[in-house]
Amino acid sequence: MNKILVANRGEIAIRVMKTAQKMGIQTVAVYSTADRNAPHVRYADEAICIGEAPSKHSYLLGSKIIEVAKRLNVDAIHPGYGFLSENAGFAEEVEKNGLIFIGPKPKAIRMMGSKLAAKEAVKNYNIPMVPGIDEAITDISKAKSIAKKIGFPILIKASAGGGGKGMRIVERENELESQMERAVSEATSAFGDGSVFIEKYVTSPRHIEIQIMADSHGNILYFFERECSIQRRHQKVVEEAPSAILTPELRKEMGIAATKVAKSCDYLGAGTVEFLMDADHNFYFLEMNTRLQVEHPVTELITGVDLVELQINIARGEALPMSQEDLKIKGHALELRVYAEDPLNNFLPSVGTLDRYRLPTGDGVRVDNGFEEGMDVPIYYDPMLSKLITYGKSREEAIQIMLKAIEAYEIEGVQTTLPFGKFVFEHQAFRTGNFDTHFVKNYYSPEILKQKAEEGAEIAALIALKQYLSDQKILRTPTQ
Ligand code: MV4
Repeated sequence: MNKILVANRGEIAIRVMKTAQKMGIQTVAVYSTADRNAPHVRYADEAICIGEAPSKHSYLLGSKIIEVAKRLNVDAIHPGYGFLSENAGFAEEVEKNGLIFIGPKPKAIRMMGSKLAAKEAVKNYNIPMVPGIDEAITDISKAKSIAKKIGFPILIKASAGGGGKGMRIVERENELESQMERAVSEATSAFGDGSVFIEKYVTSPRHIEIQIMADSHGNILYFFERECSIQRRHQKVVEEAPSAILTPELRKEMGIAATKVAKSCDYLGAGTVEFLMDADHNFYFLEMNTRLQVEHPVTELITGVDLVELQINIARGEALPMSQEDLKIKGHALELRVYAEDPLNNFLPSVGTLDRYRLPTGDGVRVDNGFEEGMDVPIYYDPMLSKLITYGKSREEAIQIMLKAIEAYEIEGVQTTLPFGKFVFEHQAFRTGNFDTHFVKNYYSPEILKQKAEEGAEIAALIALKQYLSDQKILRTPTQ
């Protein structure tokens, strides 16, 4: 493998290219007209403009990207996350054109893209599942009898959904019919597939996911868990590894369950198996994401492996170079997604120019970044500027390094989630590890951030006053 095209932009495009360069592999960037001056374009050995700013005219143009790859003698395409990364049709086209797709086979992408097909696949593998049904349901009376059997509240989910899209909570039997109608019509218009199913609603779950890696020689390894419960509206904001609540026994049990999910779909490459964990620490298989995830760096830091390097080696047919026993957790890692969003204004995208943009540095600090000072934050794409990742010997040390790094990160021109991150990492519930997916809803309000900002300003004013008074004393001394 001599040359890789990265079919993505921003921090993840750079992240992939870094490893390719380390491995002596040439890199090709693709970009839209909005990204003409973006760092990922300069980072690559070659770069080709593939279209206009809107993703569907550029980063989602699979056939155009394949055409570029062939023209430039590329061997393999890395899709990053988002965009074409979980598009089975694209993976298929890549292969048909004699190129390597750095990811799983189209069949596995397709299977795990359908929640019902995924349930069907894992059926014979003894994986714990949330009580519910594993087939599409349309008949209201059947739905009612199932709901009564598993007990309210229940959750209606779209088979083609994922990441929370198309979900509806039903608290009482008399709401079931109307909610089901809505769910079906939403799923039909959003995914072109109106299949829905029912699960028991786990009221206060934690979201814990397992990183797995499968090679083409039948080896599947788990790289332990990431805790991703701190999210708002299904958008993760803070992630960590390991989880503050898993015991070694539970970790092993979940790891083995995750490798079975991978086996059930003949998985290849890097994947993530998502679980819900209830208050009693029962875990349930939720879905599998068939890509490298945004939050993969926390796993890299605690295991010492380069997941992109493993992806590339697996794609070129190599066997995983380690065994499960070789893998050990060392230390603790945290990630804060730094979005150009205003936490004081309902996390609305905050577009503008990065008038000042200086990254924190130092021991235990990693920033996976896609921006630089003077750049505009384009309105066309996800507004994530970077991922601030810290590593410490202990969770507490990682938190301290994170708080200092947030302080040292200088961003002017747009509002960001940095102050929100500070709020999370200082919060008692986070500190004690006693939180679930409702953390933001339960504890966060813009008023608390405003109050904190005012307190900070007050302290700064008091320090300035103290300095002023002591300066005056010094100045007065000669005249007295
Ligand atoms: C659930 C659930 C409770 N009970 N399923 C949301 C995203 C999608 N992957 C599945 N999700 C959930 N499924 C049952 N049976 C709660 C969620 C959920 C959630 C899951 C993980 C992380 C954040 C979440 C926020 C709200 C709801």
